[in-house]
Amino acid sequence: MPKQNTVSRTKFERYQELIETLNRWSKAYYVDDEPLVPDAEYDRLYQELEALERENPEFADPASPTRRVGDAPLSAFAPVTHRFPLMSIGDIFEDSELTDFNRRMLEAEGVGAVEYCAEPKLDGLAVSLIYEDGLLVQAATRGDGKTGENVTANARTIKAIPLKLHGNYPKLLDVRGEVFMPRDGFEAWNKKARDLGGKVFVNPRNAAAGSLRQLNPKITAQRPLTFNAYYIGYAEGAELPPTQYERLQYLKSLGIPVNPLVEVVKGEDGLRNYYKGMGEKRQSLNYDIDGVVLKVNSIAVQERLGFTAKVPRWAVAYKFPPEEMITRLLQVEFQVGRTGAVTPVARLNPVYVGGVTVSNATLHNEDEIRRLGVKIGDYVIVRRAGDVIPQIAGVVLEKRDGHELDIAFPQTCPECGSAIERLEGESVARCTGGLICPAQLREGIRHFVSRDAMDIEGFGDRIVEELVGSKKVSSVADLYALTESDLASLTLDTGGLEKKPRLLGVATARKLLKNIENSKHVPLNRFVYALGIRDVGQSTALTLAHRYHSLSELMAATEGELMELNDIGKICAEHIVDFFKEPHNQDVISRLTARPEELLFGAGVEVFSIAEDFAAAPKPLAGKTYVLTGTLSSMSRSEAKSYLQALGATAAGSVSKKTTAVIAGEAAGSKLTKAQDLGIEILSEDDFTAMLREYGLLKES
Ligand code: D41
Repeated sequence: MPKQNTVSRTKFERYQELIETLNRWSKAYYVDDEPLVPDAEYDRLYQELEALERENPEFADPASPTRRVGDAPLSAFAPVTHRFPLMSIGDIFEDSELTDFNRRMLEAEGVGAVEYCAEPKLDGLAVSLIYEDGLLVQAATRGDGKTGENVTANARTIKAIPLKLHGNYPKLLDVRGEVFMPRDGFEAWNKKARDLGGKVFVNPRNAAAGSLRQLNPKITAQRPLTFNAYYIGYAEGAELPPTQYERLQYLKSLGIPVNPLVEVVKGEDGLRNYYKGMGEKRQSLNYDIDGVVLKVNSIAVQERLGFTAKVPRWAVAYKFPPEEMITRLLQVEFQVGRTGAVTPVARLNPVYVGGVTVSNATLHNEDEIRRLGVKIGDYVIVRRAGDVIPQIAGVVLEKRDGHELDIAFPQTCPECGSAIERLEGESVARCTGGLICPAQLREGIRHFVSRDAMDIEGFGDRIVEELVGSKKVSSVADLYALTESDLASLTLDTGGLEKKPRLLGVATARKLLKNIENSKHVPLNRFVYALGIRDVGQSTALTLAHRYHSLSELMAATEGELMELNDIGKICAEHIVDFFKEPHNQDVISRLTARPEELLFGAGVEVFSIAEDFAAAPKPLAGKTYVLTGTLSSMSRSEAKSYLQALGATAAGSVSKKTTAVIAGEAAGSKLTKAQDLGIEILSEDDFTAMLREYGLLKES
């Protein structure tokens, strides 16, 4: 530093103070997850620092946060030979391999249960960071483990990576960790790219890799990358703690972020529980993990175990079933839904992904096909995360051989031949066939009988298909006119090689008729939901049922009136009014609700009100909270919930001291145990139905 006069010395002191403060706030934010000041305050000091540096170009501390970006673009990354190689890690996939691993560790450690440091396996890019005298001097990718690429300028732009270490740092430190892109940042980046017509990334991992390997650090600086450390490669001039876990805590004290889900666990069960727990947490995290990394905690034991040619003996990566796999798109078929929506469905060469074998994935609509640029015969990335339906995340363009075929969106309905139309501003194309379209009828019936709608059990896809195909049912009202012989004579092919047609039979037919009979007493919300009005899902149906006392009142509602309700917009209101205006729908509804003596084939479905101010139904259970657990044999869970709500009670998801009673069905689990522990009243299904009868919600049986 040049000799300073008094004024500029105080300026220089201010300069250093600003750097120290900003870096301390940064550590609090990125490492301790405890922001000390609002972002605006950070920005204010940052701007002051920038101004000071502009006025005094001789102030040039490499640890200044303003110096994260600034380096000129490179023409190539220089190779870096790692002083100590970045090891790879052995993968395991099965519980038996976990047992084997623990047994091997036990043999080396000798006594008792082995202590492990268990870490989530972040799905990003491994890098090594070198600090000399506390300053970041080099960042390199892992490469082949021996030689990587020098990405220092890019790493400096990642705010979670400190430019200068805090606390009691060693003279020399090589820390290894993962650079990754959080999901929210990835989504935001892709949304922007889509809006601007730019390149979208298939997943956060590719996004992180692509971002870190930009020759222009100004580009990397714009990408939402972050970093977590997981290992100290070497350190000079410091006494390191004796366990992996404590070493990670030590890194935190230096201002290097470490994943907060790292834990010390004991023995095989500890490992297994950690793996299970992370598997359950996985979907709710803001970053992708593809497994857990399990390391013997004691560094002394690690040293005793040493390495094989490639990997440490003291650690394994226990991988989750993959959420993404590459497979071939064999064909695209077009399915017609209940509202006529035509959805392209990809038929895939079966792959094991997300824990199940997937042979179909939705392509959503024509725009999605165009966005992906996918063709028949392409190798595609299939993604199935959690319980969501499988998606196609991208196309592997390198695998194209020129024989791929364009996907042609049909002009006419594949089921009924009617024209397909796509309204302006809508992404969905629809079959205009309406009631003559067997697909729409079939899907409408499947929806009508489904659990959350009329809950008529036993009407699987096969039976519904047969009923529609044989023209025994041409509207949902026809279900109630079915006779025992109609049903008993349905043919169901065996699906086996012999292809002998099999009849449904009298016993099953009787069961189905009984299930139909049992569906005839239903709260308004479920009836309205069952009708399958476009845009009217369960929650909208509930809103409607709380507002309208009867079906006829709802049928007479105007658009304006409907739009006054919460979460019902103009389009939804229009769909509701249009639906009830349609003569065929009116006809089906009268047949459903008329008694047989009033109308030929009247089904006699009784729709009861759950409206808030329903005069005939006071709120005898107001203020009470019930929890449903297990399976009820006489009604679905959603039905039980509607009844409770109709009586003014709250149906809660978990048991607490505030719970009035638990309603326990078949195979009730932990909620029942908890209720017993807390001494909360427990109602059997019979107790519950007796209560509903008492309040007039169920008929006397
Ligand atoms: O989260 C990770 N991806 C992670 C990777 C982790 N938590 N720990 C790791 N530990 C190691 C050893 C045991 C070799 C120090 C790793 C990796 N290695 C690793 N990542 C890529 C190659 C190796």
